[in-house]
Amino acid sequence: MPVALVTGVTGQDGHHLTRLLISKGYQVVGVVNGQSNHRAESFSGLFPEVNLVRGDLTDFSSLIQVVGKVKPDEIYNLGAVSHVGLSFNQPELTANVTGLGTLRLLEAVRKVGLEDKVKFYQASSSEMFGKVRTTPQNELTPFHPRSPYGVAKTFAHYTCVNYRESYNMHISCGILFNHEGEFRGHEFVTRKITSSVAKIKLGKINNFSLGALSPKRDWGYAGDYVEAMWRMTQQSSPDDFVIATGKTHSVQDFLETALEVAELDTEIEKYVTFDADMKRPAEVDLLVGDSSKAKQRLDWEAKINFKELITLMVENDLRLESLSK
Ligand code: NAP
Ligand code: F7E
Repeated sequence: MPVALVTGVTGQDGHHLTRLLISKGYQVVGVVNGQSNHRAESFSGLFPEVNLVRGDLTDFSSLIQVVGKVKPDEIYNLGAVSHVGLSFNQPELTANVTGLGTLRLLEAVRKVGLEDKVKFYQASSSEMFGKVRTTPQNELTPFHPRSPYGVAKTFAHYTCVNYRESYNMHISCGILFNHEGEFRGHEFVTRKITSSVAKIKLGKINNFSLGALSPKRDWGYAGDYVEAMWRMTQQSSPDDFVIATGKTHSVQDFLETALEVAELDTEIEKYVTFDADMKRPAEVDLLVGDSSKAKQRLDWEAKINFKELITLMVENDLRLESLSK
């Protein structure tokens, strides 16, 4: 039975990836941080067969212990401070976890002598493209990150490329564009919109606030995207791949579609106020990915489209909101 070690297992992608790996016959070991982690408790309720081990991407000794004990065949490095807005307020923490954390994990693999054996997946991000130089963005598009998060991910990405070239390690980076779903954190705009729309529909609230409505993102479904992660680690040689739908929509498009799916009036002024606190010191205005390399080499393409994604999320939040007070 192959063994997969997953950092960030309690996050959105950790949930989807765990489900996928279990269905493929893996033993999954998840790294959880913190002294008492409530997300770890609810994760264990969903996936009792997964071993959870304590570790922190900021603590090298914990990573050596975990990698040395588990001796995984594959590592999926999903752990990160992943919220772009928060990264402006906590830039040092973001650099430490999201950037240096990747270097520490790779060094832990080398320290325990598994560098020739382990297949490593790194969660790189379209935020590395930031102020985009060309559209659509592909594996050759230059990076121009616009946030401490984007900068930290770019450091982690190049560290992975460097370790692959220096030590011949099997490291693949998935440059994933925004992906969402039923496990998405409420701090991200899509989930904030679908859960607020569900509350409005059920008469729990009358309105909610958002920041900029004009930024455009290439939004896909997380369940599709974890399949691409796994396909990367199965390749005979490692490489980097853009994973995206190839379609872009504004935050306003997302909001209007969510209101439409919930059969509410799509006049957004009725429900949404502007929150200046949501404005970021530097914004990423437009992202749209070209994943033709992934289509060709991994036989991967997104299955769930924009409207289907929003329908899935609104229906999920309507169900959850109708169960809670
Ligand atoms: P997420 O829901 O925010 O999950 C992040 C995970 O990282 C959580 O399990 C969190 O654990 C863990 N973590 C935070 N600090 C840690 C530390 N010091 N040590 C170990 N683990 C730590 O993120 P996601 O949406 O699943 O994304 C997965 C990965 O893909 C992240 O690296 C993200 O940056 C990247 N990515 C995401 C997207 C996207 O659209 N979702 C796109 C491109 C790349 P606790 O919450 O328990 O602390
Ligand atoms: O913002 C705007 C905001 O926080 C999307 C992470 O998974 O994807 C994600 O990063 C857009 C931005 O995601 C609100 O200014 C407006 O333009 O949902 P988000 P993100 O910043 O794109 C990338 C690929 C990752 O790698 C990251 O880890 O929406 N926006 N009003 C808002 N954003 C939030 N969060 N909340 C608002 O109220």
